[in-house]
Amino acid sequence: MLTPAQIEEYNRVGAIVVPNVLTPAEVAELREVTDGFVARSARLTKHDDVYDLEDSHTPAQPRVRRIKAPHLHHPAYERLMRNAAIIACLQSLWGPDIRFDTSKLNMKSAGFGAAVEWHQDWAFYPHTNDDLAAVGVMMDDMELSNGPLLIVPGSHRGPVFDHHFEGRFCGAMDPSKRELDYDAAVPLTGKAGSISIHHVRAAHASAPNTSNRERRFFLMQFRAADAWPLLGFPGGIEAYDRLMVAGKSSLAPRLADVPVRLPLPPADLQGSIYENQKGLKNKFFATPAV
Ligand SMILES: O=C(O)CCC(=O)C(=O)O
Repeated sequence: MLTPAQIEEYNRVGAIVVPNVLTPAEVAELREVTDGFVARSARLTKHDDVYDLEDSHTPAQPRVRRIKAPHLHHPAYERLMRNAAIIACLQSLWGPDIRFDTSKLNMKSAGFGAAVEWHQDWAFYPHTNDDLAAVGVMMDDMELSNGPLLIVPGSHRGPVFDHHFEGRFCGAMDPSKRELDYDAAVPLTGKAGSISIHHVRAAHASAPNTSNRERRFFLMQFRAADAWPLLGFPGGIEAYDRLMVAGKSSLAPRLADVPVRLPLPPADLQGSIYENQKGLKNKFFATPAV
C-alpha cells in the first residue's frame, strides 16, 4: 500500500515511483521470458497480434518496439495483473474495487528504441470518472539516459487536450501549440523492480533510447471498478467482469465532472500508439539515425 506522502505526491504531481515492488528473481524471470519473445520475432516481416516492430526491424536484426497484451501470452506477465503489492497501491488511491484493462510491454531497446510523443491516456479511453492509472513495471533501471517516462506535473488536473491532426485522432498532442510547459516535465526514474503509477489524465512522453542500455517497461492499465469506458467494451459484461482483480464489480457507473474528447474518427494507422502517432505532423522528439 501507499504511504500518505506517496498518495499526496500522486495527487499533486499525477505520478509516483514506488521502489522495490518486484524481487530481483521476478525481474530476472520477466527478462528471460521477454528475451524469448524477441528471439521469436525474427520470423516476422510485419506487425502482428503480438508484436509491434520498430521501423528498422529486419528478420536478421529483430527489433521489437512493443509486445502487445503480454498478459494474454505468458503466465509470468499474467501474474503481474494480480500482483498483491501493486493492487494494494491502487486500493490506497481508489478503495477496494479494482478492474484491470490491458497491458503492453514497451521495449525501447538500447540504441534505437522509439520515442513516444506527448499524450494523455485519457484521450484514448475516456471513462465515466478518471480513477484510472497505468502501472509501469521497470524491468531495467530507468535513468535519464535510456528514455524514462516524462510527466508534466499537475497536468492531470487540467483539460483534456486535442489529440487530432487534420480532424483525425493521432494519439498525440501538437507540441508546437505549447499547451503545457514541457520543460517542467519530471522523469520517472527508478531501479529495476520499481513501479511507476501515472494518472490517466497526466500528460506524458518519452525520448528515444540512444544509450547502450535496455529500457523494458511493462505497462498495465487499471481502473476503479465503477469507472466505465465511454466507448464500450468488447466481449460483453461477462468478459468485462472477468477483468476484476480485487473487490466487487458494480452496475452503477460513477459519473464525475471530467473533461472528455472522444478519439474519433479513429487514427489512420492502427495497431499501437507508435503507429497512431505517425499521424502527428509536428514531432517533439527527433528520430535518431539508425
Ligand atoms: O513507454 C513509454 O515510455 C511510454 C508509454 C506510453 O505512454 C504508452 O504506451 O501509452
